[in-house]
Amino acid sequence: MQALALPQSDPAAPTLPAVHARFTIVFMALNGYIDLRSDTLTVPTPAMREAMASAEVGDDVFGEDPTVNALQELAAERLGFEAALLVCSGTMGNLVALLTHCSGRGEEVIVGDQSHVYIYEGGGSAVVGGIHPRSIPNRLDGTLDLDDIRQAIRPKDAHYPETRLICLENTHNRMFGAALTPAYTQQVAELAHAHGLKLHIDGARIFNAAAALGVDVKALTRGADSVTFCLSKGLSAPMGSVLCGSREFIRLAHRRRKVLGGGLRQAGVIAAAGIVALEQMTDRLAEDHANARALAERTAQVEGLQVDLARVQTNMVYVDLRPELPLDAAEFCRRAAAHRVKMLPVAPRRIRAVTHCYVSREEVDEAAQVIAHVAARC
Ligand code: TLP
Repeated sequence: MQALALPQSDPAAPTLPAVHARFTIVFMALNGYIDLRSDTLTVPTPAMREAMASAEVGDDVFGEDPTVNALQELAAERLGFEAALLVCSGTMGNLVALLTHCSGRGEEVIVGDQSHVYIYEGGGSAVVGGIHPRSIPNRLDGTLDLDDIRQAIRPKDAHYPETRLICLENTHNRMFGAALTPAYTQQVAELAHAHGLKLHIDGARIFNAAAALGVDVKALTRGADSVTFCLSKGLSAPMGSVLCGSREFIRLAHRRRKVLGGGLRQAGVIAAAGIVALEQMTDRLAEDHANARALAERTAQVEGLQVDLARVQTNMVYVDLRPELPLDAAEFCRRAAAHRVKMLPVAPRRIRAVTHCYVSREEVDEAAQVIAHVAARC
């Protein structure tokens, strides 16, 4: 007892605000960049660190972590579902969802050919679940054409995999951060259900979509059978995503999460940050969107660069290098990083810049200047 009490009563021990200040300094020292590579670069806010330090915890594998339970209840309520499950990451949330909706090997999920679940998740559902992805083209606004979906649904015939699920992504990462509307989501849900299929939404950034469209997030989940959203992107939590669905779906998903090694013990320390994320960080996302627009407008004026302004709806800016610019995206990003601005090359001549709460308007202006400078000097 005494050993435990000692550090707290030691006058030299840092107080909580001092600890936060030290963390901030460490962060700045490690990463003195305007880091636009992703909103995953956000670090926990002081309020999150405080909540994490004082979180009431228990063993969540026994269902006894009160903070995890509170986060799950809050998330389910916010997204309009009966129940929710904390998972380690967006990738794990999508995988658990697919494994829960598709119960047998050789079952099929219809996905966009530019979707995260299809491109960036290591083919996890095929690796772990024997699930067959059927990809159809994503349109520029992130949607899938309803006729394409209809035609992709397999007839009942022993030659084919069995279609079980349709997967949407909102906002759509590779499609410029596009926000899918409530009306579109509803149409896909109706189409799915009319064919006995389920609808899963990879809503890693669904709160960005809600902010961009000016709707309650529930309007974007209505009709879906499950939704994953991430706490660790624009909402700034250090880790974690939440899978939402019906009580029965979440009961089954809980087993899949365990199989994947995602049953955590005192996960309340993470859930505590997640609660702060939901309570404090969703209402400010419009600021990131305004910053992205400012960056896009400035960058669109730079000779040699191209930005489709009509596509900039949320916190993502995609910049294309025109053919006359004599360097590729990786080299462009290297040169910008030498001036303190980090961006992500996502194709040989395409760069992604993502705004978030650790990038101020002044820093966006500085980033725009650096981008113009690099383009002018090549
Ligand atoms: N996206 C990351 C990278 O993986 C590309 C990023 O920097 O944008 N769904 C969507 C739509 C995502 O954008 C991401 C992460 C995930 C799922 C996966 O989330 P995590 O990284 O938590 O597994």
